[in-house]
Amino acid sequence: MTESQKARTAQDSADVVILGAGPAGLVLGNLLLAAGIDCAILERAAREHVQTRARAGYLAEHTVRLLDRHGLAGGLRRRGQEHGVCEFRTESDRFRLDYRLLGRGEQHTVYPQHELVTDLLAQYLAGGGRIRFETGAVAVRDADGTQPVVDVRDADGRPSRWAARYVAGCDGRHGAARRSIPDGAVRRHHRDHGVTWLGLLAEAPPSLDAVGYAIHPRGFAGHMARSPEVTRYYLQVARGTAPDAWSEDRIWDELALRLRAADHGPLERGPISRRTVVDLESDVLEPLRHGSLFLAGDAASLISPSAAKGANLAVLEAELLAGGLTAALRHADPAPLDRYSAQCLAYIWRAQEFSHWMIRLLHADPAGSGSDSLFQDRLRHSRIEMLRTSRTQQDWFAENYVGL
Ligand code: RFL
Repeated sequence: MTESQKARTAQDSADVVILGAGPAGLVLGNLLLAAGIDCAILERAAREHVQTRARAGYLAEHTVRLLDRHGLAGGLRRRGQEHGVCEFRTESDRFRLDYRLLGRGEQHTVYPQHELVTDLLAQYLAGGGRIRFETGAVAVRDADGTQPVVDVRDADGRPSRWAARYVAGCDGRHGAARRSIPDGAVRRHHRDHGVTWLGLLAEAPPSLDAVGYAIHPRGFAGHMARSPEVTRYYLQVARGTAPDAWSEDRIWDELALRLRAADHGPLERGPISRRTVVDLESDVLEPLRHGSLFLAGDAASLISPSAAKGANLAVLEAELLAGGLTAALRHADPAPLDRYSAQCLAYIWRAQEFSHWMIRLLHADPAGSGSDSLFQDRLRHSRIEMLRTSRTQQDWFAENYVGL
């Protein structure tokens, strides 16, 4: 950038600049606003895109309670659907776990993430919150000091910058916050689980009154209700499969085969409206802080969707970060902010462990071959049998499936 361009670069400021208007950024924005903290959200995408991006659906009870506590749960209380049963379908049989009656007796609320995002955004704007859409962060600079700066570009490529006291990186796995942390300043743990899912949204009512997990020699298939009209399905596919590689007929036939529709009842078919290919990967950054830049949500830790934890973690971390930032800015007390990373990492690793266990329950070992692969397969059968027959194992499952 030339000196004259630099001079023309506009500068805004806020005590807390939040990157990203997903669940993490919007919960954080709402809580800071309620605490009277000067903040602004910068979001790379257009408002329409943010409000229609289909992702998570299963919110745990602690997430609903948290949102309720802050007056953010109105929409999900009105339109969300309670869900407490999952069904495993295997070679030999099927069995159901009513997890409302197991573990801590908690359930999920099914509420599409884009509806939650729409509610959170409406509430943030109604409270006078500042947000800039189509404004992508390019880099966070000087985060190791007390006056970090965020370089941004709008949709037309015009540069500007935001000065802040703190920056909250809620801009997901590929966002600018992660990229701006110098090599070696934080440690990144990463695991590629070697499994790929084709995630599908079908314009069709749910086919069963439970979350369905099909464990099949041809690969995993999943069924998750979204609403009375829309159902999410997952199919394990070969790594590198393009989203549109399978015809709709092939998708429905394969789902019916793996979910054993011939034995357990037909699937409600309908047009497939969205397809996403998801490589199951996990990563965790340690610590979740670089000076005055803090990470939350997928920017802090990516978790494979096998156990439906990502959005739940994002909301929890946003609450902890809001508490820390409020204490630091309002009461000059840095202690909660200093504890933020360690507190979150305890939840993150527990969720990662359970998600990892789920992956090994639902999939044959993709890396295995020959006798090792058979060995892994036998272990997987034994795991399923334990879950089917042991009340202790079922309680453990329920506690981790809904809890953090
Ligand atoms: P998000 O939702 O990705 O939001 C990040 C926002 O940042 C913006 N952004 C930027 N903005 C400014 N400058 C930049 N440079 C930027 N770069 C990016 C993006 O446009 C976006 O608006 O992250 P957040 O807030 O951390 O929330 C995380 C959750 O979205 C994610 O963990 C969940 O969707 C994971 N997940 C699930 N989690 C659950 O708890 N329950 C579920 O049932 C569940 N199902 C799922 C899922 C994720 C899935 N995918 C996408 C793999 C199902 C699927 C298929």
